[in-house]
Amino acid sequence: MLPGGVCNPGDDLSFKYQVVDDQGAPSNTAEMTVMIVTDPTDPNLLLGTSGDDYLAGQAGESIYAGAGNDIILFNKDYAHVDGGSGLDFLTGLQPGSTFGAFINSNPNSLDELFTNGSVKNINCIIAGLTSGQLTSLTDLANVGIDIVNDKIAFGTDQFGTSWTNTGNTYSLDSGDYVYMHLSTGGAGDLHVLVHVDTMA
Ligand SMILES: [Ca+2]
Repeated sequence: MLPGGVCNPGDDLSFKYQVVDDQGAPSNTAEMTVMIVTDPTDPNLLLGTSGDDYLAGQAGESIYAGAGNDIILFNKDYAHVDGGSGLDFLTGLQPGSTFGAFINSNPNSLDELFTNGSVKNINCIIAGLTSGQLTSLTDLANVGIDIVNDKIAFGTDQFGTSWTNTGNTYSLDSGDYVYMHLSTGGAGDLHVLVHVDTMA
């Protein structure tokens, strides 16, 4: 967060401090990082750590993943979803229902994935029969999705099947997303929208 900025739930705040002993001698400067957790308008918070997290919440909850490369399990009834900084993934959408309807409806906003909520700071949305089982960066690597130089790269899954770029791009209010598809990998078909600015 920049000096003078507004704190939001899930933000990390860093403090530098010194202690002074009873002789008045100051210690070296130390640093402490805390996460903002207070939001008086929303008591149902699920917060990530400053590392890489997997977050699966309940209907009505707000998810603030914070720093790190986080994986959030989709629930259309979340109140809010905010991936925070890092590269963040929304998994668990079913291609035959929500995701399919979403990408076929000329969407304007990722918010349309949610019944009443809002979403921001999500770099990659994954739909597929087994995508609810993608709960770690290792799981993502097994289906050919890797983080390389702070970008999201699509290679081959653990069975050697390659991701393909379908050529479709969706312009949403949060930017342009590229539609990627993994057709017949051992994990089953996966469909992805990835933010063009975070795609390797
Ligand atoms: Ca994050």
